[in-house]
Amino acid sequence: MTLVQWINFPALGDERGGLVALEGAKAVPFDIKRVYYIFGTQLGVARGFHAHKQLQQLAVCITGKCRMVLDNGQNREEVWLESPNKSLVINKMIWHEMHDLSADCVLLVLASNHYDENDYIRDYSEFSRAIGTT
Ligand code: T46
Repeated sequence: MTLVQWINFPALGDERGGLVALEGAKAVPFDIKRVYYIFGTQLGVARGFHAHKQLQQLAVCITGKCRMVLDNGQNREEVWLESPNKSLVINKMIWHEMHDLSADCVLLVLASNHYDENDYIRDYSEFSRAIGTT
């Protein structure tokens, strides 16, 4: 099974321009407890490099683009985020990395829980052990 799962957001735009509305437990398959966005990333800088123990997330590039790497400990896949209507599912226990963020990239993330550093696994060996691949 592919690691890459998209959720398309309903496009409510009209001749005036685009509009996307996100409602928890509707277009988004969980109750949204937190929203954050990443912008102004220095060129050549990669981010992420962790997995979450429980957190579910959806990531959408509302402007610009970036390349997301997803890794379940056995397979590694990568995909470009470059549409404001299309969000990438980041499930729990998926190692993820963001690369090649364009200068105008604004990466919006919807999260199923509040920020909790204890939910992060930031060491790849620890991730492999937790997922049972080493
Ligand atoms: C993720 C990817 C897609 C907070 O205090 N609250 C928050 O809600 C977030 C997201 C971060 N922080 C603090 C934690 C660090 O001291 O902000 C600092 C930078 O976070 P981090 O280095 O984890 O950022 P990224 O871009 O590597 O990862 C972020 C999210 O943290 C992470 O959950 O899945 O984006």
